[in-house]
Amino acid sequence: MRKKYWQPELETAPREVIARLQLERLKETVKRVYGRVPLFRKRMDAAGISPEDVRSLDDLAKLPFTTKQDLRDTYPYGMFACDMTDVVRLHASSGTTGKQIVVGYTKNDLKTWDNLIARQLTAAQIGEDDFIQVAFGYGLFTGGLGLHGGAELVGATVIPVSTGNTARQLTIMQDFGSTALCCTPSYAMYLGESAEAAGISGKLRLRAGVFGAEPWTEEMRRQIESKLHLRAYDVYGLTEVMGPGVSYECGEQHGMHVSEDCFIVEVIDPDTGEPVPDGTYGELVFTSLTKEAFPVIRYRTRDICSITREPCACGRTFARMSKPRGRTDDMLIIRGVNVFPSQIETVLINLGYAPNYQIIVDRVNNLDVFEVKVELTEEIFDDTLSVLARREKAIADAMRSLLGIGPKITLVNPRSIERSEGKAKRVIDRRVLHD
Ligand code: DLL
Repeated sequence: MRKKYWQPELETAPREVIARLQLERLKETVKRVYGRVPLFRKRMDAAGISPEDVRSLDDLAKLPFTTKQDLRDTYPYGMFACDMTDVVRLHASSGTTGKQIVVGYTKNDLKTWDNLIARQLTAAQIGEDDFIQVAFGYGLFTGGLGLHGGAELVGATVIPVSTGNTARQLTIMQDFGSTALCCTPSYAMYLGESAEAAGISGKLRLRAGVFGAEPWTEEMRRQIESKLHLRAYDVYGLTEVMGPGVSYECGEQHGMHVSEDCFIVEVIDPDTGEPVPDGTYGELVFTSLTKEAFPVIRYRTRDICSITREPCACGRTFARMSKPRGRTDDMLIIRGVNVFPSQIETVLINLGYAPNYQIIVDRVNNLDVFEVKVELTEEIFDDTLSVLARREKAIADAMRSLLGIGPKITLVNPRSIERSEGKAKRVIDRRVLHD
């Protein structure tokens, strides 16, 4: 019965079949939004487009984009496309990059969401025999309740611990026999380190993990897998588009399959708004196809990704997106150079450090100052001062050769950088204080 939410008629459908379904659903969605969302109707009218002008998937490109600013401007319910009496749940984004946004779900929307999470868990070989410890935050954040619904749907035993209280998480993991773990990758790392420190890492029954909600590298995947003795799967999503489960990894782990029966994915050049060819990095854009309460048309995610529509060895024909490299708004511009935290992380891991670091950017006498604090591991903690200085120089040199600018590297004691139970805070940009 594990295969119940493996939906080959959709997941492995020929591309023409997917395209037909998308067009039919796109027409419905555009009609709905035009009729119900004033901001969208105004934009379409201004562009001289009516819902009847959407006759092929290529016509999508004629539709206006939606941005996070639009959602803020219409806060809280201006983008809702159904009666409030049909809305049965609200979620909200954390608001770390500005005023929060609110999204809603009808009963059907929740059903679809549960189904997509169930599909994703099934692709990760997680099913009714599993004990799933959901250590994503429950509440307005979509992680906890999102994973929860799909986990119940597949018939697993759900342990809704939510986030935090690491000692208790580990006790529960051990005593309740958790076989699957869902949380942010940075929290998975922290749980792994803590399990090792407590000497219980080998005693856990975990076999699969579903991690997402923030960027993480392949190197980090390997570290989590070795600390927690499980297979780690990536899951992607965002509040505005639904929450977790917009795309998911299969056993091949070569990109995340976008659930194209429910979303159209595009990649555009963030500066011009023009589509870029498959395989090229650009900004990810989603259009929802089934959502009733909070449909989105060409929503600009700010996530930097590439997609491929090549078939996957797993048999799925849904397009795959790369791991997001970062966001257009977490890209740092330091002395005119574009720097993504993921680049820093890759250098550190390649040199044998754990991905525990913090980037601090400041401005002194009108000049950007760039520092990276890097945690020592227990093994290299005892090095002499001269060895440590050599290590700092080696890291700075590796970063300079990749980025063109070299940060000041400061090695700090093991486990001294604050750990996160949710999304990690890797960057402290003090320049905003001077602007
Ligand atoms: O983070 C939804 C989610 C919950 C996804 C649990 C996966 C698991 P937001 O808080 O709105 O929603 O943040 C969305 O997080 O635009 C990406 O920048 C980032 N993000 C989400 N998943 C991944 C991932 C949830 N797998 C923002 N890899 C998105 C990299 C991710 N970044």
